[in-house]
Amino acid sequence: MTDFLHPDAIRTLFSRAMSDMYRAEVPQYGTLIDLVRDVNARVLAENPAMRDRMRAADELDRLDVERHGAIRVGTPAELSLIRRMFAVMGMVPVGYYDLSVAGLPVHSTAFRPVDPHSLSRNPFRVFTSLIRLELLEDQDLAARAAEILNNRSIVTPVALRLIEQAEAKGGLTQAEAEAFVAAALETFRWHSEATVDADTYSDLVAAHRLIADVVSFRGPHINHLTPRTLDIDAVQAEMPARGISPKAVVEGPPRRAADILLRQTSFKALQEPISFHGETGTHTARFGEIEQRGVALKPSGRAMYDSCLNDARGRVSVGPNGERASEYVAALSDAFAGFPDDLTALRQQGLAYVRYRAGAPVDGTAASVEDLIAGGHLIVDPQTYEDFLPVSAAGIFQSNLGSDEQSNFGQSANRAAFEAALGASVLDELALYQAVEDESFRAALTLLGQTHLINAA
Ligand code: OOG
Ligand code: NI
Repeated sequence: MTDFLHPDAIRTLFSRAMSDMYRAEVPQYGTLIDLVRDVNARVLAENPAMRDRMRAADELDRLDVERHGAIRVGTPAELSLIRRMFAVMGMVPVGYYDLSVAGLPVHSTAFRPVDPHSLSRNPFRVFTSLIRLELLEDQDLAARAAEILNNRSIVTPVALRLIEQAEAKGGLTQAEAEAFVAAALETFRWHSEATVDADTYSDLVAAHRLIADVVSFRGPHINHLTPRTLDIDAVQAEMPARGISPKAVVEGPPRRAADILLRQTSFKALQEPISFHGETGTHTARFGEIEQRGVALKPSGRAMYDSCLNDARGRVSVGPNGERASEYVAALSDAFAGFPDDLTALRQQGLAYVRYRAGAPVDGTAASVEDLIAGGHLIVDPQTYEDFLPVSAAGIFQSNLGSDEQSNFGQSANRAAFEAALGASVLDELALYQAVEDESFRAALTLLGQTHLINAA
């Protein structure tokens, strides 16, 4: 047997290295991590029941290491290289997000672990966007951009060799994994020297800021790393006291007793000095973000979520400087008033994905699943939503472009082109959650000796 390091362990090495690098490059990120840790500790101390539930559901240990990042790549070849790099760390593409509907010339996926054990060890994910030069009006500029991109290599030769080796042999040893992580980190590093001159940069900005952010640099710098908090409103409220000014409105669902999906807020990108072939300028790319994760929703729950959100957004639109923010928050909570707000109702109405585990042993044969749950024999935990939300993601992108730039690219989802670029299909996140629910149900009932109920639900 070869002594390969488990991909989960490689991912942990990598996410830690990435966090250390970002902390050194963006000091406000360190402040944010400290704030989130303080708030999470306080929430857990004040809610022993929540702490016990999270520990029993194997959710507690991951909290301190949990974060997501985001990158943007320029070409199909880059996207497929990145896929191969993340695969070494047990991260695979899940979901397709079309952001052209929100006026952004990108489409995206999330690279993440999918196995429940891997998720509970370290759920590190990277939201990865591919720019779409074909959507630009100025196709001459698009051709110039493509040429610039074709002349760069975003993965170092050492990283590439170790990716190929992991693919050929099925893994990396501890020493190889450490070398791989160090080399892979280089891909995501910030570069204060642009690869283009100032004129080209302004042409690219005129096409779209996102295009300039990708095309003008040597590689896909990590643009944010997001820790997970248990109380996003508390962190948002305490940010100013620590010198951080968040965007006006938290994206996603309103505050709830039973958290659903994902709530996110970010603070504005840094304006950083850049040398454009020796000429000094600035570029805005990197920012900070926090997130609070709730239960994953089934298709009917998601449809209900989308309709409540649309309702609130139709009633109040928040201005680029946060105008009407408090009206929006009120409209949002009003729009979600009819959305069931406890796990039992969410489960019984088939709105949310849960996970089952066996509790107290059963004497004899139970009459129903509900009886087992009521008697504390079958325990129900929410399945954490591990993915992203396109409307929220668009809000995060927009708030960090340094302007409220809204271009109209028309509705042009192109999942087939994305998957062709990726060199693989993206996994269906709903199928993953459903499989966890089904398998945990079967396993718990088997353990309790109640297999007669497996097909009753
Ligand atoms: C990605 C923005 C989306 C999220 O958490 O929804 C995102 C980007 O700005 O590249 O990170
Ligand atoms: Ni993000």
